[in-house]
Amino acid sequence: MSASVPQPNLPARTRVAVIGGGPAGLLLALILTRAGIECVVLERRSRDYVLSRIRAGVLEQGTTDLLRMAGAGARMDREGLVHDGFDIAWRGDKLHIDLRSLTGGKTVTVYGQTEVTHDLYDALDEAGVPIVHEAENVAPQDVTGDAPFVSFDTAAGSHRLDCDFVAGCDGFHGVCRQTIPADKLETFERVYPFGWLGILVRKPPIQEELIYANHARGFALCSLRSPQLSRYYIQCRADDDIANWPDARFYDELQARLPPAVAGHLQRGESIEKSIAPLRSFVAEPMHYGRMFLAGDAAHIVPPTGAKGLNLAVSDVHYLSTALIAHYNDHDETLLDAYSETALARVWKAERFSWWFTSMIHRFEDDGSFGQRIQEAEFDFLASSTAAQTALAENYVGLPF
Ligand code: RFL
Ligand code: PHB
Repeated sequence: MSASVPQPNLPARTRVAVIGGGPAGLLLALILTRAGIECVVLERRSRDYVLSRIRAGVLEQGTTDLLRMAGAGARMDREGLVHDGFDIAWRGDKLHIDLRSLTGGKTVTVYGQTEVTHDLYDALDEAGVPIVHEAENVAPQDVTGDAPFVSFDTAAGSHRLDCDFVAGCDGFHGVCRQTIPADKLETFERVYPFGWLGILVRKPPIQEELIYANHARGFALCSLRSPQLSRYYIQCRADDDIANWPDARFYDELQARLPPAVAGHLQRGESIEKSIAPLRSFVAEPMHYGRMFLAGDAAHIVPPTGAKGLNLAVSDVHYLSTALIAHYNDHDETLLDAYSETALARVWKAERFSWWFTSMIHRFEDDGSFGQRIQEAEFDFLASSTAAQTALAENYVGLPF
């Protein structure tokens, strides 16, 4: 732990020990704190590290509503970009998906996960919630008994945090899910045979709205973080290396995959971030074990195509915080008992949508000519059917929770 990172005064006991300081853990801690329920957040990384991660960019209305309700939405309301629709590019053409008209007025907001995390940290600091950074060897203990606790180390020594509940918000590679015995957990997984190579560049975006492109050379996505900051992705080999992708090659490839009318507007600049993300669908059931509840990527992963990962973490937090508040305020266990089932019902719908959108917009080398024709039929149907566009729009803006 660096000396420059002040650590909070740690209580020996709290009500909810939140493991993981990503969006799920931070938002859960904020909502519970606002409801008078004490929490401590334990995060493995430094705050600077967490705030340097570039991840999701599109927020559903349910997500923006919850951030506002938690008192962390003011900057998002000032700086977030409301998008009424997006484009799908196919055979050199664009199909516009008009989210607002297809969903009776719903939209999405482009506001980076990095900014959401920043705002949550600010709100938690103001509320005086202890967040321990660079917590090592974090381990939930005795979660099936009446007196769970979390053990962990910091530079100051070893600690024990007693609690009523553990919230496992520690992401896909976290410790919480892994402490659940194998015979108590069922997992479902699909790994896709490609990755996304993404760059962030300080240049105005190619167009105002997002464009998802299916091209014979592979998928491409033009997204943004602000009117001056663009986020671009291209489908790449799953085992590719960013060393193979100097900026010029990336831009050439991106341009080749976009309709000519759009490609001409690309403004190239030096990338300020470049990374490859694997694509995976994953669900762990159930989302609890004794007094430990999983939320967000700790329990499920979606490929980024539908922009659902962060939004799903937020809907889990909605269900879990509501259930914990009912437990403490009304001594009502019904929602906690039903948490896993309630959250999973929405998770699986987002899994289905993310899988479907991934399947229709990428090139699958192994699918052969049959797979190719099915994709073509899918696009023709989407272009000609308002019902198909409505189904896409309804899922993209986010199913209710
Ligand atoms: P996070 O954000 O992974 O946060 C988990 C936190 O837990 C910490 N942690 C631990 N803390 C204590 N002890 C341990 N043993 C710990 N192990 C881990 C981690 O340091 C971290 O701070 O999960 P959360 O909160 O559930 O939020 C989920 C979202 O972050 C995630 O769904 C999305 O970012 C997914 N995702 C994307 N989603 C999109 O919708 N669009 C995207 O473009 C997009 N790009 C991405 C992504 C996820 C990525 N990951 C996880 C590798 C790009 C990447 C690279
Ligand atoms: C992003 O801006 O990073 C982004 C946008 C839409 C997606 C995935 C990622 O579907």
